[in-house]
Amino acid sequence: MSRRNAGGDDDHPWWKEAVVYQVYPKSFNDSDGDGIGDLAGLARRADYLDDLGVDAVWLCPVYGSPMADNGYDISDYRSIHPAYGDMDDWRQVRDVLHERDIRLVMDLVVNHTSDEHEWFRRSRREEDGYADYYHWWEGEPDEPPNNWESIFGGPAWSYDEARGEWYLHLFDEKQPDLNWRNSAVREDVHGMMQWWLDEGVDGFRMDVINLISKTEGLPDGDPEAGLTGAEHFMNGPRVHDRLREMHDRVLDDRDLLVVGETPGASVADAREYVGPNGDGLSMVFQFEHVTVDHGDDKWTTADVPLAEFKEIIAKWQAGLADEGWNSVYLSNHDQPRMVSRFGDDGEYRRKSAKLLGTLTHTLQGTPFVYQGEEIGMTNAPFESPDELRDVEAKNYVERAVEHGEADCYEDVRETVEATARDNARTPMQWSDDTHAGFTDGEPWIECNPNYAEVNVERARSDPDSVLSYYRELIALRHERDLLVYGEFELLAPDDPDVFAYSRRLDGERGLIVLNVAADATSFDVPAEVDRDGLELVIANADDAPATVPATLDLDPYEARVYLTPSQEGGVGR
Ligand code: TEU
Repeated sequence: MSRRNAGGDDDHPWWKEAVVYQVYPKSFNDSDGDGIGDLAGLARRADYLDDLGVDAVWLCPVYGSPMADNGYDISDYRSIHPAYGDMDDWRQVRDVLHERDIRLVMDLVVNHTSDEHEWFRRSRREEDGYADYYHWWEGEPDEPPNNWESIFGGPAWSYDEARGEWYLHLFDEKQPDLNWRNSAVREDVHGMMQWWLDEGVDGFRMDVINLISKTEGLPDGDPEAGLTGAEHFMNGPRVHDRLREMHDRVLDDRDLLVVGETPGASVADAREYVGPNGDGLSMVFQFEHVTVDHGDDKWTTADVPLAEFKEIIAKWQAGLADEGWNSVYLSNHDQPRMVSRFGDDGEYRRKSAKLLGTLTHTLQGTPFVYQGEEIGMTNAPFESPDELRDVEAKNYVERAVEHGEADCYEDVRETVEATARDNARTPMQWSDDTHAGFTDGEPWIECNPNYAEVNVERARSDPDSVLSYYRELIALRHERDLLVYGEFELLAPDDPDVFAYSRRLDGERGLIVLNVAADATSFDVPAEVDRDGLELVIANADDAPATVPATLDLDPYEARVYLTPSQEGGVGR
């Protein structure tokens, strides 16, 4: 299998040309029957990833953790949670991936630790050197220092009886925020990163890295401006200093993929993180396109407004075209399944899953494929709140009932089933065996009941499956610089059903047309597009014409990619 991630130069680093596959280890593959995915299970699937053609794996946290937030609450950065295995199992994963030319990117969660981390235990006891490792505040037990809200709901402050002070947690109360003003904290984090680099990791995905700097004095936030306090902790005052220092001390002169997760970042913010004069990040995960259907918050969702969605994508494509680089994703472990959200998980499941994959693989930027996306996995039913596992969803249901917004779970069930992160965390569907071939034991979260139909084994032998199509998309992406680097231009922005755009690189041109609707439609190719020489290279319908007609008749969820021949050789297909 040919990949392009060997070597690279300053303008063409491997990570621009890569397709990254995200693994949520708890739900990927269980090798020992305890119902929890593990590293040995992941290693056994290395051939699957190789066959798919991906260039890198981003592995969600596998470190020591009490699992209040499935490993995003770390109690030991330099060990592996026993349910996942140990360091030898991790090295085995590293090696089987590297043998296949697949890089390994680790999750770096350093905005907060677990309250069971040794640093927090010491800080709580005000031990020498540790007293200021977190954000502590003296005050009456009934008077939190300010009105900031936690991203998981409720106040961002909890009172710690042991120390007799308040501490800040932007997420769960078991996830206290580290105090990045303290240089000892920064040194500890740098040392830990260095330790993982010495173990041979190929990059980091930095969890909520734009939240690490808080406004001095911790002032109240504007309660009318969305998440209360966000203006004091998102893209905060010293965040760029902190990242530059990290870059200079740890990351400089290494060939790494460094992607910062940055909720609430604008294009202008992103340029500061990733631009040529930025902080040294390769790219960021921005959230604008995955909050486009949110109302006041993620629990008040509406249909995805296509025009606005296109505008957001186009804005980010243009905004980072010359300075910086985009990441491209529609799903991850925090988002509902993309086919249920942006496509149609009923009649057009396969077709719309292919359309969405076409989108992510034909934009400028690095595509991230989330486990299960490549077989068109869907949102799951959660018949009772007892089936939910995620702290965020459980908090939401509890609060909705407590605050009288709902009488019982049934009242919020539809919202939960459309939105909860648990949707993305049901076990990977490998086969139609018991528990989808994920485990011989009892899975920690129920499988999606559709696994008999939606599974890898079945998709593998079917040339028309979503999986086969993803393989083709990834191969095409590797073949054509045009798709990686080409300039993006949005076409027909007002078309209510069709998402169409062109790509252009040197003498090569591309036209991508996606009918994001459950009805057939026709699309008049805009006059500015030169149809001459464009040839069909991939489509999710058998009867798509090989060249571009003046008007395209499109089936529901039909996706077509037309490119001029490669100047280096023939086009794919
Ligand atoms: O997510 C950060 C983040 O902002 C998301 O929590 C998002 O807003 C939320 O999930 C929407 O429902 C990262 C991790 O990806 C997530 O899994 C962790 O829970 C969180 O940080 C805390 O570490």
